[in-house]
Amino acid sequence: MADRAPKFRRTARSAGPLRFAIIAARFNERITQRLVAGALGALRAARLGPDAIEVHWVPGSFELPQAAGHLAATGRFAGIVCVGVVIRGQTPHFEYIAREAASGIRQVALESGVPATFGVITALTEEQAWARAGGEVGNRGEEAAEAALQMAEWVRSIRDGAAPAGRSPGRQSAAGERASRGHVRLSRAAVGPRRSIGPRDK
Ligand code: DLZ
Repeated sequence: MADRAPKFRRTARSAGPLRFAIIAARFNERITQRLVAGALGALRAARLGPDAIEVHWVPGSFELPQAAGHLAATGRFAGIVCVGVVIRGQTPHFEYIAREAASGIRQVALESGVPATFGVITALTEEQAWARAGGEVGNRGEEAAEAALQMAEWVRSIRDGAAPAGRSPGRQSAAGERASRGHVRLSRAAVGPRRSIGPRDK
């Protein structure tokens, strides 16, 4: 079986006051619901309460980047998880939508500085899509939420100056490790009501 992204390592302070958004595309909604459930499961496992998670629905995967851009601009979120299901049809729509969703979400993440992760299934058949929505090939929503948690934690650590620049997310320095354990005072960026990640922080 192919490698999976590593699980988010929970610590006493991990993900405490961070807020996350899940954006879900209604197209192929029954499958997308499973991705939302997977993403919610990962965020709750990181001890995020109901007040720390918002779920937003958009018509289709094409709209995910636009919604992500709006949510990122609010500065209220430490991470944004985008989920959707694109299944190949009879038209070139499949490729346009999948490509635009992927590049648009990446663009939002790069321009806003808010981690926005890609939990969009691109499948040739509905069966393949179900397999990636909690079936035998995993749950892309859960994986995207795990990635958002890791990136948010990493962004927080570098904003604290706790991890040297160039460290890759998921591989913590000794300083980053200490920050996660609470030995280094965490900045308020993205963690509390007074200030959060967003374009205003640039
Ligand atoms: C139109 C369309 C088609 C054909 N297929 C999908 C799909 O497989 N998955 C998906 O999430 N959305 C699809 N859409 C809708 C588009 O994403 C978008 O909502 C519309 O083109 C309106 O902009």
